[in-house]
Amino acid sequence: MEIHPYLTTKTLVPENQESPIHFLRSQKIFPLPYFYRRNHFSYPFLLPNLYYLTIYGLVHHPSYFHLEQLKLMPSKSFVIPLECAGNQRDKFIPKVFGEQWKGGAMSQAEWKGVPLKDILSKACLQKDAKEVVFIGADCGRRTDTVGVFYYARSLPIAKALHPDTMIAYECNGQPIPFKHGYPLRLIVPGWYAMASVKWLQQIIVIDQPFTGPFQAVDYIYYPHKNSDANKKPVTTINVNSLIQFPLDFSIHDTGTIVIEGIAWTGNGVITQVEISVDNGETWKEATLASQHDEPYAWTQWSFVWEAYEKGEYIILAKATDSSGRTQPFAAMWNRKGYGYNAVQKVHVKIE
Ligand SMILES: Nc1nc2c(c(=O)[nH]1)N[C@H]1C(S)=C(S)[C@@H](COP(=O)(O)O)O[C@H]1N2
Ligand SMILES: [Mo]
Repeated sequence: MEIHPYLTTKTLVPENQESPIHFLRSQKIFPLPYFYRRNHFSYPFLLPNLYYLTIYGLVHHPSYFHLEQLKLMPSKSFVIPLECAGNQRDKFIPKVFGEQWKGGAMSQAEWKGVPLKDILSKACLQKDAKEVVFIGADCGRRTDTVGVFYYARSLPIAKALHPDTMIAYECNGQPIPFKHGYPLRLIVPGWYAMASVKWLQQIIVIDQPFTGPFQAVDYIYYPHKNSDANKKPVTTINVNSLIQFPLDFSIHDTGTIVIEGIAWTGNGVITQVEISVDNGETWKEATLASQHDEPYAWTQWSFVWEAYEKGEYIILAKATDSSGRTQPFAAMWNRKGYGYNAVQKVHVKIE
């Protein structure tokens, strides 16, 4: 009998489930049943044939696009990790409210779509355009305010015009599965996944900062518990790594253990992963799998450990990227628990 990994349920409505990321070692592209699911509302009600993406606001040519029209335009595709800003929130000390994600609020797939800049240039931006707002088809109430809100986020014009920011219509060579945004999803490489709006229905160009609650209340780093001082928006993915094997608090026989994992960043590429098997006293470099030509994909790494001596060990992994960022020993604490990226720590016993 073949045994498969499965998602870990956090909530059912809205659906929030973790990917079994530790059990998908050396899989660059996750089978979609194992892709994490993160929703703020229950799933939207859509009629695909009547589904148009509209673009209006500060553009000279407001217009609309059907999925079939977009498919005829020049496309791009990339292997891209999507990481929830709250991934590993469970590790913040002191603990914070919000979904207690472990390491599985992240998955990687191949996304194909039309560069957003091509759509924006067809619509022709007016010169006072400052931000582009993306509205999904899902809506509902929030606990902190009255009213019904759509899931909506904005990008500054520069990020909207980045050649790799795209309106995706395919995932792993198929139409995007409904739960992941069918028929159209914004994909913003390098940013935490809250930016990648699913069921994208409207694009509105505006001349001032967007203040929707998923922009101005959530997805903000608040460094202080009781004040909003020094807040700043969550954008680029931090340099980070995950130890997939061995599992935390696992027990092994003496012998050779291949420590394996992934490392990723939203700013450049991973240049180094260092491993310690003595809780940080000494470090050695892990071997990185070749990067090939995927600029955004995570980097798989491995480290051969000759574990001949019985005892308890603490394994650490620390990644560095080409922009010079290295994982810190303590993540920057913030009230909503975003962007956790401290050095990874796994406890093992050899006996
Ligand atoms: N329309 C819409 N888009 C959305 C969300 C949402 O609730 N509604 N959640 C965002 C967040 S916070 C994350 S982490 C990712 C999750 O994508 P997934 O469910 O495909 O894994 O989608 C983003 N896009
Ligand atoms: Mo998220």
